[in-house]
This record gives sequence, C-alpha cells and structure tokens, in this order.
Amino acid sequence: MWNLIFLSMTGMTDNKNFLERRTIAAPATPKGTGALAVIRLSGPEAFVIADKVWAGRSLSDCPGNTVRVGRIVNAAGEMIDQGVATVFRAPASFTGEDTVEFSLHGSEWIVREVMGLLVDAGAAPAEPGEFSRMAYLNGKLDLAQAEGIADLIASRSRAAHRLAVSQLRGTFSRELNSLRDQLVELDSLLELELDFSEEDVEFADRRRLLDLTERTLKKVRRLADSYRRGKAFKEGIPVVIVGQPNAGKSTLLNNLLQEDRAIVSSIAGTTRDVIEDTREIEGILLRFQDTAGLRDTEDEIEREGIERARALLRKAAVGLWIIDLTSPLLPQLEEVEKEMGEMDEDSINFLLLNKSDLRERDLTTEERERIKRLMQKEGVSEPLSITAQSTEDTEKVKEILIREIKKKGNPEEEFLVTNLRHREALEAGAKSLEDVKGGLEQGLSGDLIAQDIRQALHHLGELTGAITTDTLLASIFENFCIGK
Ligand SMILES: Nc1nc2c(ncn2[C@@H]2O[C@H](COP(=O)(O)OP(=O)(O)OP(=O)(O)O)[C@@H](O)[C@H]2O)c(=O)[nH]1
Ligand SMILES: [Mg+2]
Repeated sequence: MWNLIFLSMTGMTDNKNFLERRTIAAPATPKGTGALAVIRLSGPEAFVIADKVWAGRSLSDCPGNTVRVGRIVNAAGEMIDQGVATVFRAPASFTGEDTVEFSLHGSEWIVREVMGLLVDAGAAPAEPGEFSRMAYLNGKLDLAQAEGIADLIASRSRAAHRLAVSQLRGTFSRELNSLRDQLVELDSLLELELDFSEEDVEFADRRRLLDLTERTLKKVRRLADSYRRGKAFKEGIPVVIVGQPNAGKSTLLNNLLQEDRAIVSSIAGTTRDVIEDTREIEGILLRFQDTAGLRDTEDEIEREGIERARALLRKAAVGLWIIDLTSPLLPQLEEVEKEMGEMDEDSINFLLLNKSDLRERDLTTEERERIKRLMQKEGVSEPLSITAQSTEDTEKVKEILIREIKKKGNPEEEFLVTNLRHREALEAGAKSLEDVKGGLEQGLSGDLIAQDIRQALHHLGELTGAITTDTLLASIFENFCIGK
C-alpha cells in the first residue's frame, strides 16, 4: 500500500517537472481563411505577454471571464488586426492557468504574424495537446476526460458525440474509481494482516474480497469487450454488401448513399475494388462497403477483389447478403451459409432477396427450408424482398439495419469504450483480477493476493491517470491537435 502511494506520488512530481510551467501559445482554429481565428495563450506569463502585443486597456488588470476589444500591434506600433481578447484567471480556466484567447480575423497571415509576436514576447509555441496536458496536470480533468475532449472534437455522429460527452463528464472514470476505491480498502486490510503475520489473523474477509473481485472483473470485462462496438460507433459501423455478381449490390449501395457512387452494369463482375462511404442514419454512422461479386473466376484482378470482399466480411459488424431472385437460389444460399461461418459471431446479417420486381414464382419448399436453416444462426434476421432500385425499399433496409444495430448496443443507453489504450489497460486489469480470484479460490496467502491486487489497481489507475508515467502522458497528448 505505502509502496503504491509512494510510487504514484513520485509519478506526480515527475509530471509537474515535465510541465515546466511555461507559457504557451497556439492557434485553436483550423488553418485557412475564415471569418474568425482564435489564438490561445496560457501559462503564468500569459497576461504579461498578452499586454506586450495588445493596444487597449491592460489585460493584466482585467478581471477573469471578461472580454476586451482592442488591437494587436507589432514592435513598430503598426496595427496587425483589431480583435477581442477573452481573459480567464487561474484557476478558473480550461488549463487552470492564466489564459487569454484572442479572437481575430481569420486570415492565415494574421495568425502567423500574431503567433510570431507572441513568441517574440516570450511565449513558447504549444505542442500538440499541451493545453489539455496542462489542464490534466492542474487537476482540471482526468486522463479519460481529456481523451473525451479529443473524441468530442473528432465526433462525426450523434452516437460518437454522446460517447465522448459521457467520457468527458467522467461517467467512465467515476465507475472505475469507485471499484478501485473498494479494492484499495481491501488491499489495505490485507497489508495490515502482514504486520500481524505471527498472530494468524484475517482482517480482510475473504468472501467479501472474492465477491468484490468478481464484481469488478465482470464490469472490467464488460467495458473491455465493449471496445469493438464502441470503436464501430465512433468510426462508423462496417456494413458489407455481398452476394454473387450482378445481384444488385452496387445498385443498393448507390441507393443507400443517395449518390451515384459505384458503377452499375448488367455485366457480371463490374465491381472489383471495395467502394466505401459513410452516412449518418438516425445518429449512427454507418460505413457501407460494396464488394466484388463472389464467384470462381480465372480473372486475376477479379479474384483479388473477391479476396478483399472476404477479408472485409471477417471484420464486418453487419453483412447485407444480396440474393438475386432471377438466378437459382440454392447455390447462392449455400454460398451465404459457407461465408457466414467465417464471420464474427457477434455480427448481424440480413438476407435481401433482390429483383423482386422481376420475380414470377414463389419460393420452393427447399428454398424456404434453406433460408430457415440460415435463420437459425444467431443474428440472422428474416429475409426481406426488395427491389434495390426502389427508394422505398432502401428506406426499409435502413430502418431494419438501425433497429438491429441498436438492439446489439445503444450508446445512448450504455457506456462503450472507444479508445484502444483503455481497452488494453482494462484487459491487463482483468488479467490481474483473474489472478486475484484464482489466488483467493486456492486460499493463497495474503501477501501474494495483495501483489495481484496492486497490479490490478495499477492498470485501472492508468485509465484515469491516478497512476501515470511521462511516456504514457506523452503518447496520449501527442495525438491531440495543436491548440487543444
Ligand atoms: N429489375 C431489376 N434490376 C436490378 C435490380 N437491382 C439491380 N438490377 C440490375 O442488375 C444489374 C446488376 O446490378 P449491379 O448493381 O451492378 O450488380 P452488382 O451486384 O454490383 O454486380 P457486380 O458488381 O458485377 O458484382 C444492373 O443492370 C442493375 O440495373 C432490381 O432490383 N431490379
Ligand atoms: Mg457492383
């Protein structure tokens, strides 16, 4: 226990040195021309530096959360731009340090010039993520929350946005910290036993410890396992369109995207490369992928296309299987059954019986039996007869797609992990918790169990930043953009 506290305390001291308490500046808006551009300046010298380039009422005397209108001037006293400065006083700012945000006209030249003036006045150009790192080191955010901000900026759909917001609000950190606190308590009881080792006492109730370990393990596993779905919600859920050549895959893709994206022709084997695009539907980002029709072929390029289609299928969350009703069904269904076996067991699959407008007969008993057999697999829904060219039918496809995806996990209702670093720490934490559990079941001595608990605490601590190293911090923040 004391070891652990000592470790994390020295960790924190190192981090403070790492920060060096410098004053940094960076543009916070994207490069290019716009109505406005924002430059952020933060650190102990922020007001002194700001006043050197500012012609107007002194910013050093300005109360926090105040806006001032003025001019930016160069050393020769020439006006560079007219703008607004927003003043935040430590600790009531994003970084926890004194901060000035200049809103200027959105010219690349002005931004470059003003940045140059600020640097001449003593500011250092910020590194990627340095403002967030400052905020973290000043205790304004924990690590998972800082990462939530990066996700918020990158969010491209309502679902991704919601996951980022709940991370930013600390939902994830709170859940983990409460488990961590309980483990810490039990660990300290185990440590106490070691001090009384001669007397053979047990302060830590083994049953309570096992119970807590199991509960924590379950939660940690659930979070780790949610990564695949979380990542899919964040980056777009991969929906692969597959079927035999000429089945109407590209027709469906174009209709789903409402854009003439893929070449459609009556020649079998038209599509070879994977054609991909995303659309947000009901707040969920879907990544539609049109692929080469599956068949045996001598054509080398087509064969490569088919290989790529199969590779995508293995990673897909959703398979849209296009069955061509105008050609024999049994071989197509056989192919579906074979390929589906290679997919992730969590995948969702839809049978779309296409070209229903050209179809004259009903399904035969054998065909129906075959379909039923496919549907016995988990995640295969009732076949839908469609005409891929019809907008009405495509809307129906979207509707069932979203409905089934939401059944599998809805970011509006549960927290999903979206960050690979989190998953790795959770997996490592789960492994240590398995060891704790095994140790308790085998009746191992308190000191051995305590060691595994400390390992588990270490990994869970890495998630929120209760335990950090400089390397970990650097690797997290370098992925942020400059100015964040
Ligand atoms: N009547 C009718 N024709 C369709 C339907 N869907 C597709 N087609 C036609 O079928 C032909 C093949 O369509 P594509 O969308 O190119 O088929 P594909 O599956 O992408 O074919 P490949 O790229 O060769 O694998 C085209 O002539 C389409 O116009 C449909 O529902 N009804
Ligand atoms: Mg095609």
